[in-house]
Amino acid sequence: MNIIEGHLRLNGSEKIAIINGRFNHIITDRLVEGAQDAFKRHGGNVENLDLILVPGAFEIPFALKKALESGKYDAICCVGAVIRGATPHFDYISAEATKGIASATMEFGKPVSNGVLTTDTIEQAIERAGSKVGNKGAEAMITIIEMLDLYSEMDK
Ligand code: INI
Repeated sequence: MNIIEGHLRLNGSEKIAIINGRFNHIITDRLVEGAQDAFKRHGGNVENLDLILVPGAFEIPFALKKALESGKYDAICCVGAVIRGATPHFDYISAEATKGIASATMEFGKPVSNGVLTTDTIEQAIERAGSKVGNKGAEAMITIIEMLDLYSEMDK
């Protein structure tokens, strides 16, 4: 049986964007740091890494679509933090962000990852932004690194 899978490797030429919803920036700044660190650790060249800032998670899909349309990026890592305790429209914002990220991914066929936290409390968000449950920004970056390698394996 032939197993086709991606490995965690970059060759330094990949052009990648992080799109960050700034709302709850105390959390999302940590997610960006995690994503940037994972990019560097896996062989990425920081000159090929762009950070695109949008006001909140709701705007991530719009910037994502535009970034994919530009053709400038090989893959895009989305991060943000929607915290239920802080908003009455939690369900609406988190659903729109998730749906929009998924549909842009399907439309453009490039690796995109969803590192948008959706938590009930700020404590749960802190736990996922570089403390006891890891860093979801780093995980989101690692996901696109694997998917980029998988796509190139699938093209062989
Ligand atoms: N945006 C977030 O990313 N997280 C939130 O928790 C949040 N809250 O609490 O409202 C939030 N709101 C802003 C939203 O993403 C849009 O920027 C805003 O509705 C304007 O379109």
